[in-house]
Amino acid sequence: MESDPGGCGARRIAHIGLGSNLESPVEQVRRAFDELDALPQTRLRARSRLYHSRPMGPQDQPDYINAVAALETGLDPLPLLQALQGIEQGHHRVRRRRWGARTLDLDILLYAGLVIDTPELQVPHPGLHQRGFVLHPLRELLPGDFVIPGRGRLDALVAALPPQDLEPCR
Ligand code: A4P
Ligand code: MG
Repeated sequence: MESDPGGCGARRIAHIGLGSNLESPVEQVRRAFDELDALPQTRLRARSRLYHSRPMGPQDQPDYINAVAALETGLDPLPLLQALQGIEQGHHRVRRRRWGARTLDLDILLYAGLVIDTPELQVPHPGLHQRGFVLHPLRELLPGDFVIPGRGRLDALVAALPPQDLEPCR
């Protein structure tokens, strides 16, 4: 039997989208990377650059900082979602309206090639394939020929994006 010194069981790669547009967004996102790395049975394996993006949805809100993290995790999808919501709460996230301003939003973009369609969790994330602020940072972490389940190749999705107000911060 293979040894499992950490007692962590099977580890899988999950990609997480980070977004913030309130209360020092760059700091919110940087802190969130550290908090993702500190989750149980989880390691931060890669992080994209931070991107500055115009808001999708209501325009009467500040611009966003967006990024993507690659995690190696022993948490199953729902426990991972709950852990992400715990981090959001630690950033004093208040849910006011759909697509409204937030201190921190953590979305599961991809989870180990799985397709999940339940009321609590949809993976791949439903908006992923149309969002420049997700696809550009994701492309930093995955090869162009990576196939998003049900959506096609990552490089084709990036090429199909309309020109957008999106800039790497550093
Ligand atoms: N949920 C289902 N699937 C997932 C998933 N894959 N990852 C459920 C995370 N959550 C998932 O989410 C509502 C519910 O979605 C959760 O309870 C969970 O069970 P929420 O975070 O409370 O609400 P939300 O984020 O306001 O809604 P939504 O539709 O998820 O919004 P998005 O898609 O996250 O978009 N503009 C820019 N430039 N950058 C942004 O990051 N973000 C948004 C929010 C709007 N405009 C933006 C950005
Ligand atoms: Mg969300």
